[in-house]
Amino acid sequence: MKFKNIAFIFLAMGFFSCTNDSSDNEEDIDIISPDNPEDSAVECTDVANYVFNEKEGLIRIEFEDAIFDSDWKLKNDDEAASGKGYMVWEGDQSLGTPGNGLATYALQVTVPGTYRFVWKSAVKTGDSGSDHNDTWLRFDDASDFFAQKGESIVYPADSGKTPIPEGATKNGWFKIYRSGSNLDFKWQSSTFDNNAHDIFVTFNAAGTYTMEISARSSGHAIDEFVLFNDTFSLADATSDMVSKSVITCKN
Ligand SMILES: [Ca+2]
Repeated sequence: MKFKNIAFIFLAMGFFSCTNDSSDNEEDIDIISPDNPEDSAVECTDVANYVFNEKEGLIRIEFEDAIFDSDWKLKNDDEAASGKGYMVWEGDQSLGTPGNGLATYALQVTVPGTYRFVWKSAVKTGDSGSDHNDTWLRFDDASDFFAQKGESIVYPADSGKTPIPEGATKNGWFKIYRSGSNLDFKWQSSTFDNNAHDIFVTFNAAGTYTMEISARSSGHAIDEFVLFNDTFSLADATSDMVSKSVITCKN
């Protein structure tokens, strides 16, 4: 990574020196600082056109780096949240109907395969860890989207595949919840009521895929998420030392 960045900087400096010698363009180059792993290289200025680039089997993204319905609020009042803060749904609950308060993320995948999905979320309404603790998730154009616990594999309702989990699921969406009595931000994502299954998505080929989230419970706060293949552990993928994915622009 470090050597590639250095090579990129020299290439970019050479490019700018040839095309524009009247100003200092070095400031245009975003560099991932090893001293601040929260820095990501953002090479796109329009959030609506963001593409998040998988690298070596890992994607890590701040939830707030997307276009949101006005009932999703960006808040920065919790030191446990990274980036610019976290998103929390303050509109009506949408417990049975996914698709409200839709936000999307374009994912550029170069390493095909199966990735586990985990987000860092918190409960910001009430004092129960089992309420206000979920949001809808869908990967509609992926090769497969499923949840697994041991030998048990389930699929979202209306995907054409069975079985489906107990609890809310509809139109290819899973209800993704966090559990436990603690309300603070933590890395955990499950579906299937009272029988927590982990979440996976498979991309059979390199390409750009769309991840969607939509509002379910009010007061559920989402900070960031990771997708990682089996070369990573959950601890590795969610380490504070992992840089956010490089952001480029849609063509
Ligand atoms: Ca965040």
